[in-house]
Amino acid sequence: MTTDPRPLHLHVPEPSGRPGHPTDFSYLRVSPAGAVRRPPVDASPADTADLAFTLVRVLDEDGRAVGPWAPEADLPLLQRGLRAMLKTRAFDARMLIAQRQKKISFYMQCLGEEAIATAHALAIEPGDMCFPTYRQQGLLLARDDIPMVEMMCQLMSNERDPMRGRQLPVMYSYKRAGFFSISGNLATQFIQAVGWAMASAIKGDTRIASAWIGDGSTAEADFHTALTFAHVYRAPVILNVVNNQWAISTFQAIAGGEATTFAARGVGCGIASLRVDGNDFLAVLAASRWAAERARRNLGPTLIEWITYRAGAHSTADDPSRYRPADDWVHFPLGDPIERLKRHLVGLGAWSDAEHARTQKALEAEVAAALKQAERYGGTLIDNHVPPIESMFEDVYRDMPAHLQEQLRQARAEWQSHQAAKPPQEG
Ligand SMILES: Cc1ncc(C[n+]2csc(CCOP(=O)(O)OP(=O)(O)O)c2C)c(N)n1
Ligand SMILES: [Mg+2]
Repeated sequence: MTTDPRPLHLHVPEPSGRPGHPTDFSYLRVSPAGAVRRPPVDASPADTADLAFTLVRVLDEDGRAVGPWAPEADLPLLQRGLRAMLKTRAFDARMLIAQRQKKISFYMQCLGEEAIATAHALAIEPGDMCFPTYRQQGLLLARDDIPMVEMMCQLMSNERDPMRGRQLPVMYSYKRAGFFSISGNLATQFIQAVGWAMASAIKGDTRIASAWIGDGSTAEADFHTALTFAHVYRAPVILNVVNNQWAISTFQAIAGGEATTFAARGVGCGIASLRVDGNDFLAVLAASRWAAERARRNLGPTLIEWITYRAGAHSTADDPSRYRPADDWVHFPLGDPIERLKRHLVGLGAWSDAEHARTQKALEAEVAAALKQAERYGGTLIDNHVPPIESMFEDVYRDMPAHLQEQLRQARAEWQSHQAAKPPQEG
C-alpha cells in the first residue's frame, strides 16, 4: 500500500499548435507513399488491424502513383476528378463571397478536403445512397447531375429553393442523386445509413450505403451504435470518418484521436478498417472502390478514416485564427489535393499549367453565371422575401392535424394584427 498517495488527475489533450506557435504535425502517423499493403477484398476484419495505424497513400512527393493501392484509372476519369475538385473549390469560394455580400445567410466550405467526396462519388454507383454531412458538397458537384443553380436557390432561400425553407441553406437533399437529406444532428447519418443498408439487404437489392461523419462527431453515441449494427448484420455500408483535425475549435484528440486512431474504432468493433490519405485523390478512389466492392459482394462494412485538414473556417460564423495558427494548412504534411493530382497528370503529359488555368477560369465563369441566374429568383436576404405563413405548416402531414390547424389559425390572426398595427410606409 502506498503511504503517500498522489492526487489523481485527468489527462486533457491539447493541440500541438496554437496561434503564434506552429503546429507539430508529427502526431499524424504518416506512412510513405506506396508503403502500405493492400489486402484482398475478402480479407477478414482482423486482417486489417495493422491498416488502422498506417496511412494508405498512392501519390509520392513527385506526383507518381506508387505501390499496391495505385488504382486502375484512365486519364479521362482523373481529368474529370481534377475538374470536380476545381469546381467544388470555385463553388465554395463564390458562395463564401455571396455570404459576405449578404446574399446568403450562412455557408460551409470544404476547402482542402475536396478529394474525399469527389473521388468517392466516382467510385460508387448511381443508386447507392450517401448520408452526407454539410461538408460533402463534392459528392453532388462531382457528378454534374444536380444543377448548381438549384443548390444556390436553396442557399438563397428564394422562390426556387427546392427545400422551400425547410432545411438550413447548406443542407441539401437529393434523392435522385443518392444524396440523403442532410441532418443537422451530427452522427445521425451513421445510424440512418446502416439502417438503409440493412433494408437494402433485407429487400435483396444491390444498392449500398455510404455514411459520413467528422472526427468530432464520432464522440456521439450514434456512431458506436451504428458500428455495432453494421458489424453484427454485415450491413452493406461504407463508414467514412473524415478526420480534418478540427471540430469547430476543438482539436481531434478531444474526440479520441490522440492515443489511437479513429480507424481503430472499426477494428475494435469487428469491422474491416483503413486509414487513408484523404488529400490523395488516387488513394481515395482506390480505398473507396475496395470498400464498395466488399459491401456489394456481401463481405460486410468497411470503416475508412480519411486524414485531411479543414483549411477554411468551420463555417461563416467561425474565426479559426482565434484557436490555431493562421498558416497551419500551408504546413500540413499531406498538402493540397488539387495540386497533388495536377502534378500527377502533368507528369503523365495529360495536363498543363495552361489547361489548369483555362479550366479554373471556365469553372469560375460557370459558377458566376449560375449565381446570376439564381439571383433572378429572388432571395430572403436580397429582397426581404417572406414566404407565406401557411408554408410553415405544409408538407409535414398529408392531412393537417387539428392542433396544427388551430396553430395556423392563431398564427394568421397574429400576423394580420401585426400588419394592421404597423405604421404606414413613407414614400
Ligand atoms: C448532436 C450535435 N451536437 C453538436 C452540434 C453542433 N456542431 C455543429 S458542427 C460541430 C463540429 C463537428 O465537427 P466534426 O464532426 O469534426 O466535423 P467537421 O465540422 O470538422 O467537418 C458541432 C459541435 C450538432 N450540430 N449536433
Ligand atoms: Mg472535423
